[in-house]
Amino acid sequence: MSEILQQLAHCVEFGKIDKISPYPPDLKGQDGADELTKKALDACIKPGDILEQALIPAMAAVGDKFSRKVIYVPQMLMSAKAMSSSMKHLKPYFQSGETKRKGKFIIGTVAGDLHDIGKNLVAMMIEGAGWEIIDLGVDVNTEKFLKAINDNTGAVIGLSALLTTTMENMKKTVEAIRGNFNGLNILVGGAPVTMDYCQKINADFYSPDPQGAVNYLNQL
Ligand code: B1M
Repeated sequence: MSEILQQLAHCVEFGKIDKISPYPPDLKGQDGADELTKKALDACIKPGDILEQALIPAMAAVGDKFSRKVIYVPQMLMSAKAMSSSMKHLKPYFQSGETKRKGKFIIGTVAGDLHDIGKNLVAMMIEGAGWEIIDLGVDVNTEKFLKAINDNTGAVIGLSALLTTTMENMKKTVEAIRGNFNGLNILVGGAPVTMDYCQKINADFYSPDPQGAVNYLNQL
């Protein structure tokens, strides 16, 4: 792997966003994910290679460390921000169709629920694993999910809920999706959600954390 990609992977894994970012202290004053991605593109490294050889392995390492409780939410958010600062340079290539992604993933926090920190982490990790994200945001009603599914044939669906009261809306949305579309994969998650609940509402998979969500999508 080129030296630029190695440095970029390191920046994403350890949350170095750009040169002026003071975090992490041992990389202070050095190029971050932002500058290194521009350098990689200037060096004619393909956007797909930047994603697959630097961003995906870096985010996989982050997900693994988070699952093992070696790092926590703040470190993961810094890595997600570093990845975003890299992705903003790569997105035009993906959007033009010049570089392919693994598939589309529609994600939203269900109706009545405004929590989005976990949902955003899951979205960032899945984007880091090479998928296109259609993020519907928070307080997403069933109609909005159905429209997004209609507009994005074949996408995998992700529903997040953080409140015991809004879990009921997760159930309603899954029912409506099942009633309107065949063969879609639905992933659910969020603090009060369990594998039992996932099975009860007829979703396909429950993951307690972003890495489990990535693993599920990658084996589809
Ligand atoms: Co709220 N809140 N909150 N809150 N809030 C909780 C969830 C609560 C447990 C706090 C408590 O009472 N101890 C409680 C819920 C109780 C319950 O339902 N049994 C609660 C409550 C009651 C409320 C309000 C009702 C408070 C009020 O107004 N009276 C209100 C509801 C607003 C609404 O949604 N309609 C409310 C509001 C808020 C804030 C707006 C202030 C803020 C949210 C800010 C935001 O998200 N932008 C907030 C916060 C921050 C929290 C706590 C403190 C932290 C949640 C969080 O971000 N955790 C939370 C208490 C707690 O968890 N300690 C609490 C970190 C995040 C990384 O974890 O979201 O679980 P989490 O995501 C994880 C996994 O669950 C998983 O991956 C993530 C990373 O590991 N995951 C998925 C999540 N989604 C996934 C989807 C997947 C797969 C995995 O596939 C699709």
